[in-house]
Amino acid sequence: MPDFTTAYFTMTEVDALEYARTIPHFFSDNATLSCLEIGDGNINYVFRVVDDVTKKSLIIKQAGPTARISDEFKLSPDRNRIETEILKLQSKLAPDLVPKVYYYDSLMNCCVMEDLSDHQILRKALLEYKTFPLFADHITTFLVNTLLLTSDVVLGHKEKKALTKNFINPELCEISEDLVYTEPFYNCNRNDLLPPTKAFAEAQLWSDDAFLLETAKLKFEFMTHAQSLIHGDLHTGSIFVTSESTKVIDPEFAFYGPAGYDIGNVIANLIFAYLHADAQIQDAAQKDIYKDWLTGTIIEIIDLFSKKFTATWKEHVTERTANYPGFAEYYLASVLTDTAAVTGCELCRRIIGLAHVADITSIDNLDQRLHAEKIALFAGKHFITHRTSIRSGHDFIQILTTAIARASQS
Ligand code: SR1
Ligand code: MG
Repeated sequence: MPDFTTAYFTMTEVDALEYARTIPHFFSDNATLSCLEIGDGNINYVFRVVDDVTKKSLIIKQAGPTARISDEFKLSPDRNRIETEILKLQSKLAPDLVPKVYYYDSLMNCCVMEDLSDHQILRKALLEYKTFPLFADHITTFLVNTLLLTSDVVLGHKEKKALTKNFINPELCEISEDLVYTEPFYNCNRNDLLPPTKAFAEAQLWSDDAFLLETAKLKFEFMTHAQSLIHGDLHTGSIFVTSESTKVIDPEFAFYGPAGYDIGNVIANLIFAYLHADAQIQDAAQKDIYKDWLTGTIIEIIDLFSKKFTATWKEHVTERTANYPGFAEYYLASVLTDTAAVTGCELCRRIIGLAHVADITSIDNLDQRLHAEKIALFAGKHFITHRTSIRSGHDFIQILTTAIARASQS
């Protein structure tokens, strides 16, 4: 049995299997276990351990000293503590919408949690053209509860500042500052883009000083606006689904930042699913039905978020000045502005930057992929530059529709 109590080391599948036996009150002493490393994200190692007889199972997520995608990213394993603590907090704010945490080990930097193998990662499900009629309702409850209930309008300000301190996350924030807000907007050597898309980015984005100024404002908004305890990486690869259930996972990028960051990530990644369906589905009727479901879901998420936000505000606000007439509307409008801006940044960075999405990279036909990338960049720029006038779900779809028309003409 390896020594898990003296010094940290990155585990193999064999180590993780033995480690699972040390989790108190989970597997029986003589259980026959098997273990597989199933992580497909950019950063950590994820082991699934199963009792071969009872089928009882758990997940061990271990943080290594560097990101899995590249040793260039040296990352504090403190992200594993942050993930554990925010999952516990989110399970109180948004019950049933996050996995249960069983155990945390600050020496081995492991979080042991509920196995969600009966669910599917939303990005993969969308690439198989599955629909989830309850998703908009579930994700808006998660967004409103985790974002509004951790903000200064609800929490005591000292309690909120203590949380801000506890969730300081400089290294993971630096990844987003670089990969989302900086590198996509110049000819950075870490970018990874196809030559025609590079030419398009040069002509449409990198040479437009007025646009670049807006991206700089947004970067500083991300770095300085400690509004809500955000998930920080809420793309469709961070969400598990079934037809009845939604579970938000992987909150290791969490910190106090702009609430719109999480909502914008959800919307942009649904747009990527739309672009994938548009390029890949052959049957015209099936394509239309699936795209309609995606646009309907985007509209429902924005409009239901606003509705639930307003209701939750009325029920939970404690800050005296937040009750002044007009303040709730002002606050919600600023969250929607940030949502639009982040939708734009995410659309740009997943096309231009280091970290891509399978929705786009798996488009078989190169011309169709380039067309989808153009749509994402046209829409991304529009979301950023027109962010203050984007308020409804319909507004979001209007921008996508305009970008599709522009890409077809160019
Ligand atoms: C180095 S990490 C690259 C990306 O993967 C994560 O999921 C975040 O989205 C990050 O930007
Ligand atoms: Mg992740």
